[in-house]
Amino acid sequence: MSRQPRPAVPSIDIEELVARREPGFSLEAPFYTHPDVYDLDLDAIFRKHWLFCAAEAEIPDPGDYVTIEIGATSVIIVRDDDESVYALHNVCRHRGSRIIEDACGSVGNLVCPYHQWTYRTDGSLIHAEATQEGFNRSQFGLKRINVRTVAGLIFVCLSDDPPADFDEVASKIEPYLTPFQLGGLKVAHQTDLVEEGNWKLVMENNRECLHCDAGHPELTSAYFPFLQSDVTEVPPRQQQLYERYLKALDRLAITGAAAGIPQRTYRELDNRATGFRITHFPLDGDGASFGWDGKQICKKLIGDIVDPAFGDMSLHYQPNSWFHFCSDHAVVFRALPVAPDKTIVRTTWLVHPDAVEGVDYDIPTLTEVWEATNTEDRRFVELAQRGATDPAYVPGPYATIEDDVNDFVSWYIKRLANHFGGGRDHLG
Ligand code: 3BY
Ligand code: FES
Ligand code: FE
Repeated sequence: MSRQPRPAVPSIDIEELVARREPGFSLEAPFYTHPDVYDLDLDAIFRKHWLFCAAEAEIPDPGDYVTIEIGATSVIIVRDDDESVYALHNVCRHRGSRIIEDACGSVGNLVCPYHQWTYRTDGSLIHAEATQEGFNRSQFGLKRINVRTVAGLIFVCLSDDPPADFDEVASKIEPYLTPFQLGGLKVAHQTDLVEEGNWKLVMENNRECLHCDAGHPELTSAYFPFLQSDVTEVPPRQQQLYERYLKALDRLAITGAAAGIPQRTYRELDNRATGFRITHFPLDGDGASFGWDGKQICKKLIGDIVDPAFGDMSLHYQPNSWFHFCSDHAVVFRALPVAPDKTIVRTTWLVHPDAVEGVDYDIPTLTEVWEATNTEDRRFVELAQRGATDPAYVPGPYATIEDDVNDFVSWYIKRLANHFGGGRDHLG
């Protein structure tokens, strides 16, 4: 029986789609469904920008590594003997075999399974059998990738010419993060959720809480009743709690950090190559953690925190992550695309290094709110993907409180325009 050729995917003009994007509206369907857009996203976004990859707490000791897959590119993130972090291409310099197959682990050296070329954790080649005369080991180290650690968070950029504004962003977010001492925390739990949706739908869903009241009962009961920016909107019966939150915010920090954790909100999602937003928001009840009553869910406070009632500090980072920090734990989220309609969301819960499971915290209580929220969000992402795949789909208008979705999409469109223009726009 002769094989039927697969129907070709109709080709599209992505530059034209970028040029006609209507601000204030969701994107046209091919941005969420078409394999050419997916390939372009990998090139123009994921191979060009600083990506959040892992928390330093995931590789606490020399030789510890995690691998991450960015499209076809496999990256080894490894802690060297001198404690510094390297990002290396996972491709042997002999005949190209993949070196590390596991997602995480610990090594003395990096040994290629094929013919045992052996590399130090800084990528330098230290052993190769039966080499030709004149072979110079120093020329055949593993290729290095740009890597930066910011207060315990690891970022990599696959481009040889990374966005220059990362330094400025790092210096803005560092004072917020340093008092949590993230680098010294312990991974209490980690999950990978496969979401059947385009990575942009995952990010868009994360950038709004219009769906929270109806969609996230656990999260909305953990947060202080939602308020817009104006304090006068706090209901009278919540005034006392709110004042306590403000006091805790004032006292945030403290040991060693004279000025404390900054309180101001930065909202710079759309005006630069490395978009981010950092903000504080109160939690309900005791205001200390993501539990039903706002009580601590780990007995040990993290970092320099002395007054736990400051609620939640969140960081939204483009293109691929978001973070929540409170008094007794931090939750770190990383999205990576694996297909036009598939994204993996990794969630990592970090606690005090001396916190003991079963004594200071238990996993179901620690993870309950964000596990439930993730599962609910996965459904929304999958519904949105199915809608975008339906021929009836047309872009729809954002609500007034979907500004951050609009900013994410505008940022994305500018990055594609920048890519088509050869990188010559004002965003760098
Ligand atoms: O993680 C976030 O920051 C967004 C906003 C609140 C709910 N959502 C998951
Ligand atoms: Fe790695 Fe040969 S391909 S040692
Ligand atoms: Fe959500």
